[in-house]
Amino acid sequence: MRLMRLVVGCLGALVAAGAAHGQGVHEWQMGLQEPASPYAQQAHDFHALLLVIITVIVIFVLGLLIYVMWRFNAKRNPTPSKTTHNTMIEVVWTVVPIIILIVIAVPSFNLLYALDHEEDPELTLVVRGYQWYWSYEYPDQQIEEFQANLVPDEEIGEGQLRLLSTYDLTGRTDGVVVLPVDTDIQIVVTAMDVLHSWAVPAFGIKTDAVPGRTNETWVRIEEEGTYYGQCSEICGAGHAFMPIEIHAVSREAFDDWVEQQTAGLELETPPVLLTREAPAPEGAAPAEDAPTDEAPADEATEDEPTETGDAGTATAGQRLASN
Ligand SMILES: [Cu+2]
Repeated sequence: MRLMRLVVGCLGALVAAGAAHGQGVHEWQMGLQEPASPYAQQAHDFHALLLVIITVIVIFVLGLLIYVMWRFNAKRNPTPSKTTHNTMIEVVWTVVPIIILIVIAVPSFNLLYALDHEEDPELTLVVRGYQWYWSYEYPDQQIEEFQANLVPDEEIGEGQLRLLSTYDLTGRTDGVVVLPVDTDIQIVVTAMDVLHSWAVPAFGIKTDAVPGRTNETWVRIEEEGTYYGQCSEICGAGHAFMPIEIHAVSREAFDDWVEQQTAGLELETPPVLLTREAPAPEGAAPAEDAPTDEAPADEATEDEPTETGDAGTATAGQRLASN
C-alpha cells in the first residue's frame, strides 16, 4: 500500500513537473518532449501507435517461446512430430505481417508528406550549419545572417540552460531564433562545411543540413515559449556544442522584433511584417510589388469565411448545449 502511494506520488510529481514547464526541456524528463505543432502531435501519436504494436508483438512471441519450451521439451514430448508444411499457418504468418505493415505505413507516409513542405508559407527562415554553430537569416524581413553560438558554461545567465542556450559571438544580435506562433513557417536548411542536422524535437523536425544542397521543412508553432534543439548529425569535435534556441512569440511581438532588428538600416524594400504594414524606409521609393501590400488584402478575404465559420460553430455548439 505504501509502495502504491509512493508510485502514485512520483507519477503525480512527474505530471506536475511536465505541466509546470509546458514545453522544452526539464529535469528528470521522461518520454518525448511536449509536441508544439500539429504535426509534432501527429508524430507523437504515431510513436504511441508503434509502441502498442511492438509491445503486442513482443509479448505474443515471448508467450509462444515460453509455451513451446514448456509443452514440447524432450521430457514431455519424447517423439516429435515430423510435420514440415501447414498451408493455413503459412498463409496466416504471411498475411498478418502484411496487414501490420500497412497499418504502420499509412500514417507514416501521411506524416512524411505533411512535414515535407508548406505550399504557401507566411515566413521563411534560412538555417545554415557551420563547424560548430548555426546561423539564421530572415530574407523577407531583411534580417541578415547572424550567428547562434553556444553560451560557455562560465557565462550562463539567468534563465539560460547549459549546452542549450545560444548567443551571438559577434555581439551584433541576441543570437536567438525568434519565431511567431500561429504562422506557417518555411524552414530552409543547408550547411557550409560538413553535414549537420537541424533538429527540434518539440516541432517534430529533424532536417539534414547538407553542403551545396537546400533541404526544406516547415512548422506551425501553437504555443509561445522557448524551445531547444541540437545538431543531430556527427559533424566533428564540436558536434555536441551547437545548440538551437527558439523563442516563440506572438505575431505582434515578432513584428516588434523585426522592426528592432532593422531599425536604422538603409533597406531597398521594407521588411515584411505579419500583422501590419511596414513603414517605407526613408528615402526609398515605394516599391511597386511590395509583398506588404498584398498581406492585408489576403487577411481581409480570409477573415470573412472564418467569421461565418466561427458563427456556424457557435450556433452548433449552442444547439448542443441546449440539448
Ligand atoms: Cu553539426
